Amino acid sequence: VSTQPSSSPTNRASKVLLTQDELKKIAAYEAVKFVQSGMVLGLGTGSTAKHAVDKIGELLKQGKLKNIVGIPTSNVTRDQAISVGIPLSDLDKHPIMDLSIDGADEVDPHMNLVKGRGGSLLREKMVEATSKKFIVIVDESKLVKYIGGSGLAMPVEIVQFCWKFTLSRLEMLFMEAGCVGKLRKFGDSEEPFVTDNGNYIIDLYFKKDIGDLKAASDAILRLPGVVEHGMFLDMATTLIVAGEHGVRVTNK
Ligand code: ABF
Repeated sequence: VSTQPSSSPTNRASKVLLTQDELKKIAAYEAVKFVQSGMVLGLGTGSTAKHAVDKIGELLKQGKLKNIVGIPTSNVTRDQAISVGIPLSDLDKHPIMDLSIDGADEVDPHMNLVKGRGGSLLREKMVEATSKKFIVIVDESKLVKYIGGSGLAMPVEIVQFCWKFTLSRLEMLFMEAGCVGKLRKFGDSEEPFVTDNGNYIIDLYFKKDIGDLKAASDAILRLPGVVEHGMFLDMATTLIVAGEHGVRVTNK
């Protein structure tokens, strides 16, 4: 693992601290420096990845990038990419990405991730798993000591059929970690959130470290009814973290 500090994003002259969104933008722009003309790009989803998609569109318009093909990881990103002029394709036609850029909800010290609080974990995993390089862009609030360590949800995409059954099986798997599962709702409504793939999401909350992540991943994926989970283990090749003290780029 090699880590390079980069420039400081703090506006020291006026001592104004940057907002979380400004930090996200700094991380995203740093990642876009890795994009070259002719690349097939996995386009991430979420408020951090959005800045990268905007920037790629801007560079295309300025003629500074050419012949980019984008593979979006959600319908929202597809619509955004179209609106900024990025030519799109899909995994059937372009099964290997040169580079994917996406945000994350949690990043542990080994660059394992939790993703999917935005609801797009399945397409993100399909695209990012086939990327030669996968750059994760976050502000420093996403760094955790262990997966689940933020106390926030670890999402699991499941089929709608008998979702309560699948939810209880997931809770049973992680009983020792005090796991509680909740069906994700759509905004403030009582309606379930439905993914781009027509599935539900169960958000798992843990009271303790779940330990062996590979074993946890295998156990979840063995449950009938589960489509995919939000742990992205050993997938990120580069991590870009923007914080008040600068931007750090870490390569695995
Ligand atoms: C996507 O966007 C998701 O995997 C993740 O849930 C979310 C990250 O959140 P944001 O960039 O909006 O903070 O990368």
